[in-house]
Amino acid sequence: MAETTQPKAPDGRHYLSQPLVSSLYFADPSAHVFNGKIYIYPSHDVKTDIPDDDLGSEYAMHDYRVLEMDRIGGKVTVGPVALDVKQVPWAAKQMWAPDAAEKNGTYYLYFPARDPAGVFRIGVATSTNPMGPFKAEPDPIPGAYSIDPAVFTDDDGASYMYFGGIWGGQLQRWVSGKFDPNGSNTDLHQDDKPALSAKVAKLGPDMKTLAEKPRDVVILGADGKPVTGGEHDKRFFEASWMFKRQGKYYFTYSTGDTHFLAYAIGDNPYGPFHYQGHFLLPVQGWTTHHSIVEWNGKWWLFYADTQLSNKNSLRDVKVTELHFNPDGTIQPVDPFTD
Ligand code: FUB
Repeated sequence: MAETTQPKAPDGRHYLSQPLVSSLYFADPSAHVFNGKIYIYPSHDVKTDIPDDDLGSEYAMHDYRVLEMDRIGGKVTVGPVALDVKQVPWAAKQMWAPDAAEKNGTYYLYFPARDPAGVFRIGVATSTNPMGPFKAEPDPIPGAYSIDPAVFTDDDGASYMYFGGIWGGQLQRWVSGKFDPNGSNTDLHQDDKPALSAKVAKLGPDMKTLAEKPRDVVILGADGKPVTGGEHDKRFFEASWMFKRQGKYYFTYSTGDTHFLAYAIGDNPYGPFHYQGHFLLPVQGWTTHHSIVEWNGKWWLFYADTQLSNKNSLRDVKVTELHFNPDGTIQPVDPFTD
């Protein structure tokens, strides 16, 4: 495409990558390689009249579809509805960022949704086909809560679920271990104290239960102390992801209200993780949410922005190559070329 016809953002900048799908709106792309193909498990954004707020009420999604690609840069197949909120006995609304895993030929779709009382919980559904349809378990996963599940399977076959998100994701309301309906809608406002942490728990052999009480995913700053709640450009907000490269565990996440994707490195799936920096600068739109996968010897970052709609709740998914420095740090990606 000639330079003059490249789409421009409202501020005149050019996008680094183009949307993978433009027929429907998708976000929160959790990518996996199953049987040599790339499958993306995204949120399916829908038009709504609900105004934007700190709770993310405008993210009113009600179903999931899976995207399939034979190769990066190839045709993207958009699957049929793989799971609808009406098929989930415990869920009422807001099917937010999902993830998937495979074990012994069964595909597991992990997803958050609000229950009839308005509390975000995390459920699981299964299928023999990576594209679905998925059948949901009748109840949410006991002991899991909040949003944004991400499941990582280590080389020894053990799987771990990372989860949580503050503000609309309600993690700040679970500090006592029980849901506080009167808790803050945003941060805890304890800026000098350790920030709220994402949670991690090993999954049971059935992949449908937690094998242990969730632990904190602690992120340590350069001073060896936990990142504080006031460090909004560093602290965990939502969108956990985990990958392993050259024996190191990379915990990646969104900083939310400062709009970065950031990462921290540890020696095991539980951490602690040492904060490294940002690897994706702010995109067009309030949120971005990502996944990182290795495919054909290269590493790929899947993310989302609002190029097609310029509305926060109508997003499109994109992919770009991710490059590492010899010391294992990630070369930051600017989602714009100028
Ligand atoms: O898509 C709804 C929510 O927005 C996700 O669960 C968050 O990660 C953010 O992307």
